[in-house]
Amino acid sequence: MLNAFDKPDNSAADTASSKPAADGLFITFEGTEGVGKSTQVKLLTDNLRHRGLPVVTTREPGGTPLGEELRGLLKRPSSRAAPCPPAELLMMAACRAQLMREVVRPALQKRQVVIVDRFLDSTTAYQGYGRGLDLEFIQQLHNFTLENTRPDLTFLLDLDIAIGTQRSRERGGNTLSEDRFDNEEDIFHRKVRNGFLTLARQEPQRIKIVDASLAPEEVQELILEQVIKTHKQKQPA
Ligand code: ATM
Repeated sequence: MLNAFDKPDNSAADTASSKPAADGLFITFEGTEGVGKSTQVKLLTDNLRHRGLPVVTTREPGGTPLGEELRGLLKRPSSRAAPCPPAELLMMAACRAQLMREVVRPALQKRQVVIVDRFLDSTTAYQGYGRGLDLEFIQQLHNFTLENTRPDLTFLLDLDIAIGTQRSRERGGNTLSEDRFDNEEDIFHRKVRNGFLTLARQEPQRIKIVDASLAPEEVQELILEQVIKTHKQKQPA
């Protein structure tokens, strides 16, 4: 049987006539600011749709009506409404619980490819390693919000913090960011990056480190190659 990954389908974005993957595939993207996550998420979505696969792309925090409301509260740099670290953790978990029920599980049950821009590792890296909240409790929270559904594959786009900050400042016109997280000190972002790298060392099967200093097309090539490999491994024999 021809695998959907082997040959691009030029009739493309129309997924109605395409063959779904034999099993759902769950892919997440992680990294600190300015690493090019959104670009890679978009490129992968387009590449997989081009191959005739049904793809659902979403983000965290967000991706549901409730999640998007919470995203606004979480990212807004307001001193009056800023959540304290434990509240921030629980709000991230609330977004995830909602996203799992409304988007991720239903799509995986339909054997679609689900791509999420940030997921559980962001919580461990930002609220755990960055804010210093209890890592064991965060694991328990993951068990609660995710039950048994975990990503098949996670791409950690890794880049020096100074370069990432510079990239995102250039994008934002060098003004003070509209994002509360972007306005954190460099030391916070360094802790987060080290947290991500620690997680990747703990789970090398799932979390693949990608050098985000490469050109976007090169990064995408590496990602696509790994996705194809994992997809093939998931096909029933
Ligand atoms: P972006 O979607 O623009 O990456 O912003 C989401 C922010 O939320 C991101 N900020 N930065 N830099 C990281 C933060 N975040 C957490 O702190 N914990 C989480 O669990 C998630 C999903 C995101």
